[in-house]
Amino acid sequence: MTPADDVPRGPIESAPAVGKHAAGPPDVLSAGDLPGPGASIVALIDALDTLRARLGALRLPLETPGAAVARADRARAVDQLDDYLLPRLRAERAPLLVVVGGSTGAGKSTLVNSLLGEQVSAPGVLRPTTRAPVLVHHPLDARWFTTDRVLPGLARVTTDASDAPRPEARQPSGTVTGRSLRLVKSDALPQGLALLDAPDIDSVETANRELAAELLGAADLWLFVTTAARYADAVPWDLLVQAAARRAQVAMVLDRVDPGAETVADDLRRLMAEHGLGDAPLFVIPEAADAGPGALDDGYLPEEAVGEVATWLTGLGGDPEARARVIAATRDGVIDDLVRRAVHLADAADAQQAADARLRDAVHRHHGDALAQVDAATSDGALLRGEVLARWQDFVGTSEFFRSVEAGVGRARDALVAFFRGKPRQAPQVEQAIAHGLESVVLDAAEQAAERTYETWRGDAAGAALLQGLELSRTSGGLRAQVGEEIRGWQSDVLELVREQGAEKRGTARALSLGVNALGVCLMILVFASTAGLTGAEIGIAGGTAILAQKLLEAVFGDDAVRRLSVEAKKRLNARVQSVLDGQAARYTAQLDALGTRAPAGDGLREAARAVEGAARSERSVRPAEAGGTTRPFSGGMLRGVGALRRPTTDGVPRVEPPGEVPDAGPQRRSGFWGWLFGRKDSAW
Ligand SMILES: Nc1nc2c(ncn2[C@@H]2O[C@H](COP(=O)(O)OP(=O)(O)O)[C@@H](O)[C@H]2O)c(=O)[nH]1
Ligand SMILES: [Mg+2]
Repeated sequence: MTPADDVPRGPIESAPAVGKHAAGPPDVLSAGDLPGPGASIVALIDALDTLRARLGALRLPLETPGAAVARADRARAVDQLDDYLLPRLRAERAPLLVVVGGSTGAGKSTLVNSLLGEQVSAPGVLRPTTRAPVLVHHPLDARWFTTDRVLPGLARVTTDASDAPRPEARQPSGTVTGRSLRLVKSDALPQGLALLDAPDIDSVETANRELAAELLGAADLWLFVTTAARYADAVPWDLLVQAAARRAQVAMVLDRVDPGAETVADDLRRLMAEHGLGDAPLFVIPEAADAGPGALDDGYLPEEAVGEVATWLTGLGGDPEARARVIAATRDGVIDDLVRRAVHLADAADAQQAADARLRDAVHRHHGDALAQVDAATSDGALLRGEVLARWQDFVGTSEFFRSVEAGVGRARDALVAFFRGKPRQAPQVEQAIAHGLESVVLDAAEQAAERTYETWRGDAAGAALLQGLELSRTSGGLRAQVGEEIRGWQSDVLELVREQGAEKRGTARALSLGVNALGVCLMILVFASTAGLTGAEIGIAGGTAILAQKLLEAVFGDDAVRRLSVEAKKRLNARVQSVLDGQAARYTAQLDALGTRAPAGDGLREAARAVEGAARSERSVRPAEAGGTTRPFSGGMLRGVGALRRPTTDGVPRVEPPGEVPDAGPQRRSGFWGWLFGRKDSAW
């Protein structure tokens, strides 16, 4: 909290301020009889703080459809909160900020200077002329703007109006230096109203354009300046339509109107109505000649030219209720807009989460398929062909030994001993052939998983963006070595299982001392032919290979042990293959993990938006009834040209009648806006 935020809590503030304006200290002067920050405002601020935090935490890194728009939307929502809404709610009594915006050379700076009767902002034909935007405030309102309460992203530069650069003193060219806001005090302004001369909305400098949009976003009221030449441009209307959508209060100035071109006002009025700004007031300012009567005088427009705007703004500054109404209207519109935006962003967050889940699902599906593929190839006998089969046949031969095995366990044992003694070096060759076959099965499956995952991701906008610059169309370079290691590890597991089993059963020790490798090979062969439920006949598909292995193992360990051993060996193989494939899958999921889009963000955001909506509804319902029609004496200055209104003309352009009473004098159009603004009961606005 900045010191200014605490302002409304002073002891003087607790008394109704009506009628005390003239005598009170600054904060009372600007306080008027606005409601203090009651519980409903505090609740609204709390809800907005939560929304702000959730928007801040929102991640939209995946290229889902509409993600780019959502990112911009999120940035805009955060700006709305930081630059405008939260500062406005935390300091309700801060002056009404009028941001003067519009196209290049429309005459914004000239208008601001002419209204103040001081050269606060450098006008000029060379662009960009308005370097640091200038915020002019009444001297007693300084504290509202010197802190980072509003527009925290802009450094403050403080000057008096008299220090302001004169047109001739400014540099002929230049760029915006950093992001700063020049604060200028001026007695000419009514207290409670500040004017900000923003950069050109169509500046050739991107930073200028962005700053202009940001400043308009921080405005309680837009004073939008356009000209006969520019009023139909697209850029202003883009901004104005956005303003209308969030019900930002807008007043239009059609500036630099040449004599005879006044009908342009009708066309502009028509465009305003078409773009949702039918109720916005429109001021027409004639082009001042370069010389002669009605010319620019030291850069100032004639008083009559700015009279309507001056009268209107001065009236607004002097009427706390009217001011509060403008502030509340813009604020309510921004809140509603924010809620809408947050709900859309919640949908965008859901889309991110869905894309995250979709991409992960592809990874898991394809790598799961790979595991199933390895599982099938290692249990249906497919491995027991080619090299493995050849080495196995070399190993077992058609020896005497197998006839002994058929003949019975007792004799088989003797035969085994003889067999193992005779073939000690052939078991490792079978083992090697198995390793080789297994390796290609696993590598093949992993490669297919990589290809399929890559293809699926590539066909998904969110996935395709993630693949950029990464080598993910194939398995990782070190995979072959890793698979080789896992297979060797598994073969050691199998030998260990055989060794353990032998240790449990006396009598086989001798056979084992000679034949761990041979029995291990038999177990491996058996694994590749014996998923649960495979019968001897089915095993026969593998050319009788496995029957032999099975008989041999059963002769040594017995049926039950063999069944258990083969299940265990298979389980360990699967676990190792799984870990290899998990490692491959993680190369993809790591891309997603890094983005943090897995966490569901949509619901939290939606909930926060609903909470804001509810809090705003309560806050509006307890707002004090409008006093209606009361005008108050205003403090501070009067803008230059107040009361100097032009007379009705005969050229068909509607003009204001000569001045009535100050706050009631309005521009050409007797719209409901005026009644609404100044609290007339019969207003239909
Ligand atoms: N003759 C004449 N020049 C004007 C008028 N209004 C603005 N200018 C000049 O037009 C140029 C651009 O005006 P400026 O106020 O800087 O426009 P901004 O870019 O909207 O701030 C400056 O040189 C002004 O002196 C006018 O009514 N008559
Ligand atoms: Mg300017």
